[in-house]
Amino acid sequence: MFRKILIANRGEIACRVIDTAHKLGIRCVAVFSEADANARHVRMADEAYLLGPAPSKDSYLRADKIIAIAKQSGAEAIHPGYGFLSENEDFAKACEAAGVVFIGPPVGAITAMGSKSAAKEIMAKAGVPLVPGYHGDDQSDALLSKESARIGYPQLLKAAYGGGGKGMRVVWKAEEFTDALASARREAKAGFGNDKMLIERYLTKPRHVEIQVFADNHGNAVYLAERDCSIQRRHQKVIEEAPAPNFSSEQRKAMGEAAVKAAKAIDYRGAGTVEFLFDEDGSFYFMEMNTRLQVEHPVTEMITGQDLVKWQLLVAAGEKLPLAQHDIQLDGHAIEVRVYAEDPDNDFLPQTGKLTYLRQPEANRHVRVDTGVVENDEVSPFYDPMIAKLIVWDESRDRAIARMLRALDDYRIAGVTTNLGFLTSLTEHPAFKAAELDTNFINKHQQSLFAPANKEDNQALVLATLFLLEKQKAPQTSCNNFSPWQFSHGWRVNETPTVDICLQHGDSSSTLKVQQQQQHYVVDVAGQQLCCLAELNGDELSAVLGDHRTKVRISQYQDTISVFIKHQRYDFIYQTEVATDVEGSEHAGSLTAPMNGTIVAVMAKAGSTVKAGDTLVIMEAMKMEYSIKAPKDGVVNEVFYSAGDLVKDGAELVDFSPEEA
Ligand code: MV4
Repeated sequence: MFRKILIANRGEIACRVIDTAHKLGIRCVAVFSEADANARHVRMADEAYLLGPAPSKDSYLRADKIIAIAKQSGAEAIHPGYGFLSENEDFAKACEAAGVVFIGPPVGAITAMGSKSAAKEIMAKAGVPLVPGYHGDDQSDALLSKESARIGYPQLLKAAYGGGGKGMRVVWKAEEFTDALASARREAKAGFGNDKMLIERYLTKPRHVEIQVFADNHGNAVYLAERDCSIQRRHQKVIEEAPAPNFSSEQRKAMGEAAVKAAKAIDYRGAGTVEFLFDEDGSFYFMEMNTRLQVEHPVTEMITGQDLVKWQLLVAAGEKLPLAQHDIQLDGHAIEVRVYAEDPDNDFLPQTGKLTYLRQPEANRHVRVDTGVVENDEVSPFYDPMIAKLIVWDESRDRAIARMLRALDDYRIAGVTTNLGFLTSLTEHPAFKAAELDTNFINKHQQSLFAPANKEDNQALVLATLFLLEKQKAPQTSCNNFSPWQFSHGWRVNETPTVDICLQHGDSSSTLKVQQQQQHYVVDVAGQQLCCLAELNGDELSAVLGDHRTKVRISQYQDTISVFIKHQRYDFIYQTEVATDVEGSEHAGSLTAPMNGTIVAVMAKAGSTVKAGDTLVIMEAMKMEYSIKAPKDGVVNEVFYSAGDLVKDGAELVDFSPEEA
C-alpha cells in the first residue's frame, strides 16, 4: 500500500479522500490555490503545497505543477477526485510518465469513454443495450436524414463530444429535423470543437439510474448496486439515492451485469459508473460511462457498508477487490442532497460570502456530512459553490426521507443564501415520497416546489427582538455586559421600562416597542400587544409568544440576526434606535450616566435654564441610544463631557440644580 499520496483536488472530496487515506495510515499531500490557503483540506493534510492563483486554470488544472509537487514531496500516487483533471487523459498519461500512480482507470479507458459515439460503438459490441438510433461515422446530411426517418419520432440529436445535456435537440416530427441538425451542429462545433452527431429515439419519461462498478488488475469486476439520480436541474444532480426505488433485484442483476460487461469491454480498472436511461417499461439503455469516483458515491457506501475510496487505493496499489459479487450485500436506503451556496429564488444564482454561522446535523450511523468548509470560511466565486453533501441512511426509504428532513432542519447556515429550503421542499414533496421519479421532476413540479413559503415574518421579528433583549441581559455577576434591564438607576422607581427595537428585514424596517414586566415582555407588534416569555441558551431561544410556544435557533453576526424557523432563514439587520427616555438620576444635583457608553450629543449648556423632560445628553451603548433628560425644571450649572467621549456607568454628566419648589 502507498505510504504517501497527493490529492489533486479541493473541497469536500479532498477532505473525504484524506479521511480514508489517514485511516489506512497513508500520509497525504494537499495542493491548494491562494484562495484555499486556509481551507479544511489543507489543514487535514500532512503537508500542503501552493499551486498558484485562485482561478482553476492557474491552480487545480495545472497538471505540470501537481505532478512536480508529487515528485518533490515523494507522493507515490495521485488521487484526482472528481472534476478538474479526474477524466483528463493527458494528465493520466503524464502521471504514468512521471512514475506516479494515477488513482483511476487506465488512460485507454478514459479515451474510450471520451466520445459518446465511440463509447456506444464499444458497448454495442459488448452487448450492452443502447437506445435504438444511429452513432456512425457517416455524418452526411443524406445519411443522417435517412437514419432520422428510420428511427422515428420523437428523437434526440446528441453531440458525440457533448456533455451535461449541451448540444442536444429533441425532434418531434420529420419536418423539424433539418433545422434541428444545423442548430445542434453549430452548438456542438462552438462548444466542443466537434459537430459529430448521434440520433436516438427520445425517451419521454426516463429515469437516470447508474451502476457503481469496480474492477481490479486481477481480472475481477463487480457492481455495487445502483443509484437513482433522476432529480436533476439543468443536468446537475440534486438528490441521489440508493437503491433505486421500485427497482427489482432482477433488474439490478440485469443492469449490473450489463455495467460489468461495459467495464470489461474497455479493460477498466478502479471505480467507474455506468449511466443508464431507465424507461417506464423497465427497459434500460446505456447513456455514458464516467471514469471517476462520482460525487454521489456515499449513498452506495451507506447501503453496502463499503468505503469506495479505500477500494480505489487498494486497487491502485495492485491489490484485489475486497469483495466478490456474491459477497456484496445491500442494507437499507440512503439519500444524498447537495447543499449549495445558491439562490433558488433567483434562478439558482451561485452565491459567495462568509459562512458566518454554520451548524451541521450531528453525524451518526444515520447521518453523514461530507464537507470542505467550516464556520467563517468564504464561499469563493472561483469554484463550484457546493458547501457539503448531506447523506442519510435508514432501514427503509420512508425512514430515510424522514431522517433527511430532520437533518435538513438541523442544518443551519447564515452569511450566504443556500438551497437548504429548496432541498426540503423537494424531499417532502408528495411526488418524491411516492417515488414518482423521472428526469423532468423539477420542471414538472415547478409550481409547488417554488411556491412562496408561508412566511413567518412577524414571528421571526418578535423572536429576533426577544433574542436581542435576552442576549443583553448581563449575567448578575458580570459587570462588563450591559442591559437596559439591569441598571437600577436609569429608571424612575415603579416605571415600566420600555425599549424600542428597530430591525430591518429586506427592504422594510420594523420598530417594536417592548415593555419589560416582572417575568415577561409585552411586545407591540402588528398593532397588538403580545405577552412573551423568552429564554436564551447559546443559539437556542425558547419562547412563548402569546399562546404559542416555540424553540428556534438564532445566530448573530455583527448587525445581522438570523432566525431559523423550519427550513427558512430570516435575516434582520439590527439598527440603532432611541431605546427610551432615561430620566437622569439625581444624586445631589448631578446627573449620572446610567451605563457605560459613548456620548453622542450634548444639548445642555452651562448656565442654561431647562424644563423637566428636556434632553440634556444623548449617549449610545450596545447600539442603543439613550436620552438623558432633565428630571425637573432647573438650571444646568456645568457639563462634564462632549460628543465622542466614553463614559462609565455612574459618571457625572451634568451638574444640575432643580428649581426650588
Ligand atoms: C436522453 C434522454 C431521453 N432520450 N436520451 C441528458 C444528458 C445526458 N446525460 C443524456 N441525457 C438524456 N438523454 C434519450 N434517447 C433524456 C436525457 C436527459 C437526462 C438524462 C439523465 C438525467 C437527466 C436528464 C435531463 C434531461 C434529459
